[in-house]
Amino acid sequence: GSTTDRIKILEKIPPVANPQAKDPAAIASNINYHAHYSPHFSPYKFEPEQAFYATAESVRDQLIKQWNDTYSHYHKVNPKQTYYLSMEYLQGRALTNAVGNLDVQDAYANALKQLGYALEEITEQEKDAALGNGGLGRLASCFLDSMATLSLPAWGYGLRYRYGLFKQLMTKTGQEEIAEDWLEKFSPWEIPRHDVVFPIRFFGQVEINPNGSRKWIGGEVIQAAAYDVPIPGYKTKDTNSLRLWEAKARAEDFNLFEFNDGKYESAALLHSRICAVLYPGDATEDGKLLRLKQQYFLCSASLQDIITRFKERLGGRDKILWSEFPSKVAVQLNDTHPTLSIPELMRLLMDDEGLGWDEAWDITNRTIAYTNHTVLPEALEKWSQTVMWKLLPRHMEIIEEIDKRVRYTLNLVNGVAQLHSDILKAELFSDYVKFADNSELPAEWESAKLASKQQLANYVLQVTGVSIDPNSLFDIQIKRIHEYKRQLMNIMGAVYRYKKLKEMSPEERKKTTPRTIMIGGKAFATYTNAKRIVKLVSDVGAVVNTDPEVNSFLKIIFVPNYNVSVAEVLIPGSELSQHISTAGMEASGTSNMKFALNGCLIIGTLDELMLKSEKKLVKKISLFLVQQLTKFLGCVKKESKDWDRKKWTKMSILSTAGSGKFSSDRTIGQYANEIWKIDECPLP
Ligand code: CR6
Repeated sequence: GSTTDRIKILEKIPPVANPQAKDPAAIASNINYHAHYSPHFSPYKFEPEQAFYATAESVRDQLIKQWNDTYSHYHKVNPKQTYYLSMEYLQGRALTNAVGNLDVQDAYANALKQLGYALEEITEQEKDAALGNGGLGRLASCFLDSMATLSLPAWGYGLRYRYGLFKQLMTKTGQEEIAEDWLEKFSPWEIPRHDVVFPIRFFGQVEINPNGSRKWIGGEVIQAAAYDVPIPGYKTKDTNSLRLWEAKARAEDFNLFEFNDGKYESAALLHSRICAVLYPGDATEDGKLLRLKQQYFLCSASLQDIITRFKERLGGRDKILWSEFPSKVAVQLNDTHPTLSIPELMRLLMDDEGLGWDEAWDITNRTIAYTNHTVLPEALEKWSQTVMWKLLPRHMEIIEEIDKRVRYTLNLVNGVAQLHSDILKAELFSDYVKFADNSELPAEWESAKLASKQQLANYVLQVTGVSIDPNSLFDIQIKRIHEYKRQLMNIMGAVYRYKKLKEMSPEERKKTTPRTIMIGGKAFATYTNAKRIVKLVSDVGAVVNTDPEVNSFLKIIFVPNYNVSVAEVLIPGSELSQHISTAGMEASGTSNMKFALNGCLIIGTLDELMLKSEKKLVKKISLFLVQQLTKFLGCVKKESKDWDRKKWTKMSILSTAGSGKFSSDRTIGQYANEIWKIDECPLP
């Protein structure tokens, strides 16, 4: 309807604040209240975008109550709490997730209907929060969801990047990157915490006190200010926090005279750039000074905050028992990026709290755990000692001492995945086979899959202009573009398929299974080969899709701007997905599990080489793409033969049925028991 129509509808609904509204009429009133009295737009109107903000604010009302209650509850019970430190979070859109977790989906759909909207129309207005690159970032977000769902006292810490991962535009020359402005208007989900601010130092020097203790002084000091994002759990009232830090200059550092003089690039302004951008590399080496600053900024702010909370929860005792710290705090480091937390905790305990090395080291060891996410040595970040000594002189003293003392002790570190090659053994599924053969389930299953494929086809048409057939086999590869992930092999396979189809007679073609190959992913802006692969996929698609002889049997689509909400459309519509990284190169891979859960069959590398860690052999194989291609095509042929509807559906049902183990709830439950040793702390 027109703006005037919308306003007319609104006039019939009284704007009444009702933060805990549960029934549709009261929710509609609360949404209208926000449209009126939390104005972000003038003049007052109710176009989809405004309706989104008003709806989100109404949902936030519900979240804030639970979020406050959860905090007070944790404060009172004072359980051991986990802090997950990550440089990346791929949150995607929050509205659908929030209404689902609060179990108000139907009520909201109904309320919006009264306001003249469909819920889906409103949720689509939200921008993706893409504060991450790929699997590692999405894993962090899944973990936050699971920690809340399991009622675990556990918080995330990260950075509030002004610009998240770039938006990928496809042009004639291939990928173009443009800034994704997720904060362009504002995010309705963040709560600025003007009461939570910590100083962060860079550069300077180390001073030795008369008693021999050391103190880091001088240099530059900036402020870390907290923004909290409420994280609701599923079927629980517990609502945890993702605390994102933003860099701010201190007021006293603004030199107004210089500024009036036209020197706008003063040091104070440069500080505020620390959180300007997410480094858009996915497991790529990046040794930039600014990135090191970002990493230290996250570690220092988070640890100061954790220590402050530990002291607040002493329960009236004025003596701090530091030995209790590890029984109240577990810190999990998401890859090497936040590992400066180790020397930083040592520094805070020794220099600020006056502990000796041995006690501080014991506490640090019992508090901090680390997860490794890559097997690529070139992806490990490195900085020269010169840079490190300059930026973090006190930390370098501590790092050298750690190196000296623990060089010969073997520390245990966990990887992201256990090889589970035999997990799909038939006997595991014996319980489910009955259901897979049940007469009604397969038909319902197929129609659900077809509906998802239809939605995906609509989406592809909308973003690429190419129409694809929902009855063709949907074969998908979506992930960051990397040579080791071998999108190149996939597209070579597609070219081979195209050539074969061209050679066939029309009768022969009709006997083949029509297929739509979809490839999507972002290439790191300076990674030339990855960008060439993107261009190749879209160019091959342009030839194949316009070839009237074969294009009803084969379509090749490059899906632009792959992100969390695009994945939400692609994965449910998939029937076959590609996880064909060079053996020995992929630490784990995570989207494979999402595909399997959605009844998609996966084709993947048998990674026994990783077991034997025969690195030499791996190197050799990665050079012989052609040999691997032949094997790959062999696999692809076999899976075409399996394209007997009945058989496929059964495999699809078994695939979903066997996916339980790969729930992040299970993973987090295990982390909580085995590593963090924390208990659930549900709101009464
Ligand atoms: N790129 C790994 O490469 C793994 C995820 C999550 C990655 C990938 O195999 O599934 O982490 N590693 O553990 C890094 O980002 C360093 C990734 O996302």
